[in-house]
Amino acid sequence: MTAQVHKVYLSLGSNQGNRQQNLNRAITLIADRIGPITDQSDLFVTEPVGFKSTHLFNNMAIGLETTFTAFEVLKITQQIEKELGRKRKSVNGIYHDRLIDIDILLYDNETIETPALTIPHPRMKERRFVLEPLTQIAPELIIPNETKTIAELLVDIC
Ligand code: PH2
Ligand code: MG
Ligand code: MG
Repeated sequence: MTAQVHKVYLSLGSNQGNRQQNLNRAITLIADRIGPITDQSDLFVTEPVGFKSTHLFNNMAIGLETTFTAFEVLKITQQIEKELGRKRKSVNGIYHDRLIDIDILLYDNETIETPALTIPHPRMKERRFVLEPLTQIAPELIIPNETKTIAELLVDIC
């Protein structure tokens, strides 16, 4: 029996240190440990949203294929964040500068609501730094419990 292949979309962000190197390292480790990257957006330089910092972000979105479950993907991405030097996590919407943030946006057409993991990512629809890169690689995608495409959601917030 062959394992089932799942499609995952991730959002990557860094606003500390060598931002591009942090994203490149993350992408290499993700491809090595989670599965082959099928889509990769351009890099977007964005202002911090939701907290004050003088450090701009590099943001990207990637699509990949994996045989892991969503929870396994979460565990691996958290381990990669740690290895790349991430010290603290955001708690209760209080954000800090970070070397690397890897967020799971979508996992197939699944909806997951647990304290550890919510999919689709609960704030993706209101975040231009997520929707703009994602529109480059998956404009026609419709996320669970939505009627609009990613490209249409982006137009809504612009
Ligand atoms: N991530 C956040 C909060 N604010 N702002 C930008 N521009 N890019 C991010 O990736 C980002 C943010 C929480 O993870
Ligand atoms: Mg995040
Ligand atoms: Mg995160």
